[in-house]
Amino acid sequence: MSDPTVLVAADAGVATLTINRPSALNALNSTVLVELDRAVSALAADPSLRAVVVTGAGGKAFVAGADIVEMSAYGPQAARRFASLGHRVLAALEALPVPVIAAVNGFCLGGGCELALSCDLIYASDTARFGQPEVNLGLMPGFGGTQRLARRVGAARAAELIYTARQVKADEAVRIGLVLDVFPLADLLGRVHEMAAGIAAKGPAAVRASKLAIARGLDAPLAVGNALEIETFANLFDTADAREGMQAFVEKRPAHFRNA
Ligand code: DAK
Repeated sequence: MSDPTVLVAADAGVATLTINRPSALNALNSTVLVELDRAVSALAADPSLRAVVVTGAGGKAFVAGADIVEMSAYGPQAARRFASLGHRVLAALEALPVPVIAAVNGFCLGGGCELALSCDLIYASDTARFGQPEVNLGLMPGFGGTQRLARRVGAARAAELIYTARQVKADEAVRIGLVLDVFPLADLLGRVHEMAAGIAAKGPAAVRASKLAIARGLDAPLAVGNALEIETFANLFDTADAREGMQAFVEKRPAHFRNA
């Protein structure tokens, strides 16, 4: 049997998804997308989930794009199916109810950049390279790049990156707001897992509600987003964890959240 193309590991509520095709720089073919879909569906149904880390196997790439060899055989119908599959999987990853963190450990191009953009937070190694190089192939981004990159870094910067296909190093990626922080490659996963463990120790319902309010609010007028915040804020007062969190503050002790 061939190796799984998506590895799933879990530790204390933090799941790590590793795209595992290092011989092709973790390029996303249909097999990877189907396996990723399955992994994300399983995570979505896990009430003990607190955070997710996404990374790439091998020392060289996060994901170097959609699989060009597979796409080279496509006509328009197969391309539409492939793009729809990619969009569905990345939307499911984005919609996970907990924070999803990309640990970008090398090339992060095309579909790889689109995968990272489906994550709430992006951290990178000092070796990372970002880009949407599809126009080099006579293509355009097909897994949401024209939409999510523009929302993350602004329409003009996204347009420049997509039109020119130029690669962006990690320090520039921070400057344009694509990446939050850069770490030496050897430290990246450790630092990201520390961050995920920190999030996992907070009130689970509060973190989930925060993610929901940010995500829904971004797609809505400000007044609608603010109304949603009032509702989600108020609902938290029904949880034992909010009682515990506030009581622990008053009693000057650490809070012990039970996801209740
Ligand atoms: N697809 C397939 N194989 C890939 C690949 C990719 N995207 N990227 C790398 N590989 C493979 C290489 O072919 C090579 O395989 P072997 O020759 O060893 O069998 C192996 O990975 C190692 O790569 P290199 O030998 O090229 O490594 P280098 O260090 O020399 O170069 C590189 C690294 C990342 C600069 C280079 O590999 C490269 O330029 N890769 C392609 C990057 C790229 O153009 N990415 C964007 C792909 S297009 C759509 C749906 C989706 C999309 C568009 C439309 N619709 C359905 C409408 C999305 C498109 C993309 O993502």
